[in-house]
Amino acid sequence: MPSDRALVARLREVVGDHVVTDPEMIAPFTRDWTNRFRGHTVAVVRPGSTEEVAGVVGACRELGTTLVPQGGNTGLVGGGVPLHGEVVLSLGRLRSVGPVDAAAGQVTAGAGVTIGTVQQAAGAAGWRYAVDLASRGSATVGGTVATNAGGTHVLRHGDTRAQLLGMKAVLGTGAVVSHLGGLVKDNTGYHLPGLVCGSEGTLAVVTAARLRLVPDLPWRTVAVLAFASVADALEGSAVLRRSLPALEAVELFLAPGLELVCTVTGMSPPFPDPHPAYLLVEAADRTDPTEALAQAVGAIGRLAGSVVATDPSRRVELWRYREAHTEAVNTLGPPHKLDVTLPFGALAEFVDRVPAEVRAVDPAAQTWLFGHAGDGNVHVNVTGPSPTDDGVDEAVLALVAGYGGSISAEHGIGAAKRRWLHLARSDSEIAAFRSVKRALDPDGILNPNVLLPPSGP
Ligand code: 2HG
Ligand code: ZN
Repeated sequence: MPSDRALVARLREVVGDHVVTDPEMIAPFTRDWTNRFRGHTVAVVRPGSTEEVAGVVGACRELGTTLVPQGGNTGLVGGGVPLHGEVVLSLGRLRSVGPVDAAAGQVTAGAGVTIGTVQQAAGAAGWRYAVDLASRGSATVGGTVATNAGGTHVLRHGDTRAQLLGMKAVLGTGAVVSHLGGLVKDNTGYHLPGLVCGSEGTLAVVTAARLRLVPDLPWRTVAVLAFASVADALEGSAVLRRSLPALEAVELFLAPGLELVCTVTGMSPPFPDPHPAYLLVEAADRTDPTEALAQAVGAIGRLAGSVVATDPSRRVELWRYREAHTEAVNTLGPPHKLDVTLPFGALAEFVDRVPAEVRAVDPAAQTWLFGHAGDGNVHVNVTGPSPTDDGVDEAVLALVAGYGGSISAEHGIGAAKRRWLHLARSDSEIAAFRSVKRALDPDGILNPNVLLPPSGP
């Protein structure tokens, strides 16, 4: 291992002054947004081009130093922070957004560009970037590609991988791979963007992405629907998915989460009395979808109430009941975040069972449930247990596996769930993952402490 001083000197040879070593300035890069995952590092290196990223990876390879790539640091599974003293490779300076190709509906964006900026660029050209999430102001292109981020519009447009037409990236060998031509049909061998997308910085450092855009539908209507049970809400969600082609999002939240959101944000609740479960629904179309939405909602058997918004500011308010869950839960201390998918038929039973299963492990723990009903994806947040006590994590993930669900829907495995990867993947799949990792990152320098379980003593 090189001395810290030799390492920093070598990194400065590549990026000049863009190596941060001041402990106060380094601190925000070493802990995640929830404060559950905290690490340490000697340096945050901030390259300004793909060539410099390749130079940094090459230098680290030469020195036997490991790296954690970091985008907007909005990850929730400890996948982007230096838990084992890795150097932080921050992609924040790669902020260029190419011109929108208005004919093709595509744009190339640097890894450090925020999702909000991509959305603005697309909107200015009459298009829309389909990936949307509450952290749009800080989550970046590189981070969302590395984690294959989902968000609120997966139901209609798919996840980040579905938007990814090409990528530029630096492999663990230091080699640059670049395929940004944006050809929609291109069956010329292995699809490296698809492989790297979701690999959580373990195979390559993404430096730019070619993104597919979707038509910007000008008419939007949002509704919050109230239900007497989670089962009724999910039945309502199935009716909407079947009968409303303009459906863009169907999100779930529950009475305790809404109460917490209202307390933290000062918002008034959408209904005078609380209801056990709620759906937030968005419809978007070329013409006003309000009538079609009303008809689809009318076909829902057991509905306890509804509020509708068409004007932009009220729509944002209704969205906030759902999107503010993450920040509201965070006010209670570092949460345990278990982002899971269940088969649709098991989702209601799972949601109803989870709080009791959590209390059986830790009677003082509180469970907060919300998520993307249209995708079968629920975010189980648990507050109370200490950040290092993962008894609750174990119980919830085992329950998910028992129902045939996935232990990560859209946040990734990170450091938080690597020891439970076997609940979702077979031995032969994990062996194949290791072979791919060895091929693209032979010295194991890229984010070596996430995703794959430790392989031995
Ligand atoms: C969301 O859907 C995000 O709002 C964050 O995926 C989920 O805070 C969470 O658990
Ligand atoms: Zn989510």
